[in-house]
Parts: sequence; C-alpha cells; structure tokens
Amino acid sequence: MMTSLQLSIASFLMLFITFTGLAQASETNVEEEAKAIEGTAHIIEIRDFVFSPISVEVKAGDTITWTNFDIVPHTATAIDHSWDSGSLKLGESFTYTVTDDMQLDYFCLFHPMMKANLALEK
Ligand SMILES: [Cu+2]
Repeated sequence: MMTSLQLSIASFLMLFITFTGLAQASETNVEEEAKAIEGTAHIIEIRDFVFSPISVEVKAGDTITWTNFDIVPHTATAIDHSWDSGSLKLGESFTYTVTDDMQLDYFCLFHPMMKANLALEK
C-alpha cells in the first residue's frame, strides 16, 4: 500500500515529467517555425526618382521593403499590377514577401519611366 504522501510524490513526478516533455516539444516547434520563416530582408530605397538598388536578387520567403525618400509620392507596382505598394509618401514603406511565382518587373505608377526588377534565385 502507498501512503498518501507517496501518492502525492508520485503524482508530482508524473506532472513534472509531463510538463518537461511539453516544454521540450514547444521549444522544438519554435525552432522549426523560425527556420521556416527565415529569409533575407532586402531594403530598396526610392530616392531621386530611382529604385536603389535597381535590381535585387531574391528568393522565395525573403522580404523586400521599399521606402520612399522623395517628397513626391511613388509606388512599387508589378508591371502586371499583381502586387502594389499603393501610394508611398515621404518616409513611408511597403514590405512584400517574395514568392516563387511573383511578377519580378515593377515600376512606379505615377512615374512609369521609373522601372526596376527582382531576380529570383531558385
Ligand atoms: Cu514615382
């Protein structure tokens, strides 16, 4: 026969083992998620009516952030309009996550001579 004290210790040990197992499982999941969302963050400046750099090599999962440094609004818009920053005023940014099938050529809707592109690294 186990005394009630022995039962309490046994229950405590069972709980402890359960929680330790859960903690390890969730830590593993966090690491796996971090790997899945890991990607390079690219920065593109819009300055003096130019996207800079004008060509950027990216891969799926990377993020690209465009920031407008001009006093006039600009956009970063796919040539087929499949993605679009909308109007970016001075100091405003737009971030987009790269996908394998995204349109790589883009321009500014307000100033169509402003063209740039992304190169997709497979
Ligand atoms: Cu523009």
